[in-house]
Amino acid sequence: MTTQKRVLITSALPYINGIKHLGNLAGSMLPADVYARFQRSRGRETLYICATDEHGTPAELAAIEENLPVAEYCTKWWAIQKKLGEGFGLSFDYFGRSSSIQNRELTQHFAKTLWERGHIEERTTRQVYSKADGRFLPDRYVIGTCPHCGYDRARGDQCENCTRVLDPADLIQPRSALSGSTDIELRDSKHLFLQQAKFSDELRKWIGTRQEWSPLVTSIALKWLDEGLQDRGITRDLAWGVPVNAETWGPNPDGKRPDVEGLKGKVFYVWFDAPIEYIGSTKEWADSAPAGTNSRDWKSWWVGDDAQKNVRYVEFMGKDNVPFHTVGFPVTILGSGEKWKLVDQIKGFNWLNYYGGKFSTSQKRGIFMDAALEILPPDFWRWYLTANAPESADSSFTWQHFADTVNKDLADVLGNFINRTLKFTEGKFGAQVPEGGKPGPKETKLADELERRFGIYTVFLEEIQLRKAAQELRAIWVLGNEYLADAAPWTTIRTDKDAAAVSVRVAINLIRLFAILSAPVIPFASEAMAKALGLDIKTLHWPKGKIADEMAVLKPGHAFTIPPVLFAKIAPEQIAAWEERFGGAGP
Ligand code: B3M
Ligand code: ZN
Repeated sequence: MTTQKRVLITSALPYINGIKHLGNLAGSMLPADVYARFQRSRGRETLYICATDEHGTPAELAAIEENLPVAEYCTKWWAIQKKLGEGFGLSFDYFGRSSSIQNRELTQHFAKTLWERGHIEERTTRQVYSKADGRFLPDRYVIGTCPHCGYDRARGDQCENCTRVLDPADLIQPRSALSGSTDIELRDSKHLFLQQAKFSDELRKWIGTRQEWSPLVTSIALKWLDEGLQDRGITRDLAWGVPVNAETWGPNPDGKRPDVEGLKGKVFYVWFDAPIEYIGSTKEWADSAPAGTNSRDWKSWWVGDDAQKNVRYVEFMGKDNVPFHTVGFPVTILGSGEKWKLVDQIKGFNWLNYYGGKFSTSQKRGIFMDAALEILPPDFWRWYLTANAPESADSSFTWQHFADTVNKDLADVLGNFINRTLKFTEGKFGAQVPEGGKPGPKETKLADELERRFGIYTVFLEEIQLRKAAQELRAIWVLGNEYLADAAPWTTIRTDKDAAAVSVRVAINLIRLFAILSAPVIPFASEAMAKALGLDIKTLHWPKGKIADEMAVLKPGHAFTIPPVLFAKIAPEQIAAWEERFGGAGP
């Protein structure tokens, strides 16, 4: 893991349909961002790619609801999601769109290649057709009872309750999501199927080599294989999506040509083109390079021997997305026979719950990214959601727990340390690092403890163990407070000004160090901390040498300013008001 590979990071692509809730953020985009910031700080060449997932029934249904043409709907919501991402400090190198021309071309390329290599099969299938709506009802256009767990609001593509992937025709008591009509029949329609089943052994072997995957990810992946891989329908009777380009395909290895007529007007299934958009968005990034620069070589990240050898590819996602990334997308890549990069590490997440229930976009339950930013600074959320990341189990949000966490960790521990260090120094020595005295045993002890915790913290971040990393970071902040309490410069100043000078000199240097170490998680506060010390956080990097040296970077005479309050405490009245506004205790 100490390799110097380039790091490619993708977060599951948020669906275009509306603002994402904190559960979405906590289980994909935010942890990916923490990891990307950490890797950049370590000096590794890093590319963090995301995009909106714009095809499929969720987009069409949401556009209908807003009374907008679907393309317009997507443009509008892409811009909103991009802006909210910036508000949370998500440092995407590129935030693309799965409806881009780049993704269309790549998706069509993969489909053609898979067909010509004999991994796509044509089948006449029975599709759900609604007479009331006068159309086929793929995926989420049908709602009904899950045949596996009995959940009565399962969607045609996947059961939200048991996460099983479904076919609309599997649903018991199906009804149209458009009209609610139950006047539904099955009709014949030509479709393409990706022959996943024959890749079972190859996938199992590959998954066997992925030692670093968590039990959560591996068990979901293996469950699919153990249950027997199904070939997946990769086309839909929809107008919005990547058009099936069968007219450009050559014969498959049996000499068979696709039924161009029968496939006319169909599009690829959203789960076929969405993962390809990881590559598509990288190409969008390259294509959008300012004129005259050619430093954005998208292929070097994704395909060929160099990418295979020198790129470490890490994906972040919620557990419901895991099967598509351990089976679906890998089959697309393996089946192409081309040297595309397979994922190295998959970081999967459980659910973040809201008062024991689920956050839900459709039921507008919980806290959404826009409202979160409206009431509090992004770092409050970033800290809480990292420290309570739903890693080994689901975790549950409550306003009280949230307020207790940020009040204690951010305001009492970190904020307080910064504040009293700088205020005391300013009062007694003026607004600069004071001179005088020599570090002694207290400082050596602090350096040793910091060195040890810094090492552990770095390993946790490298392993993407976010809760543990956050705990360690907090412990590092606590060391600062303990040191101050022990050195007690407010007492020593009366008898030994040099001793007090040493203490605050070290403490001010700790603020610099804390800014660097905290930046992956709370980048805004880190920037403000650095700024107070007259430093630019962008020029500060993860320590490479001894921590003791980091404790003496800012020399006597180095000026500082007192930053504005970094973390205002959340008051009980605010908790009560938010519980009221967002729906607290009750379901
Ligand atoms: N849009 C599902 C989701 O937001 C889906 C992820 C696609 S990743 C290629 O949960
Ligand atoms: Zn179910």
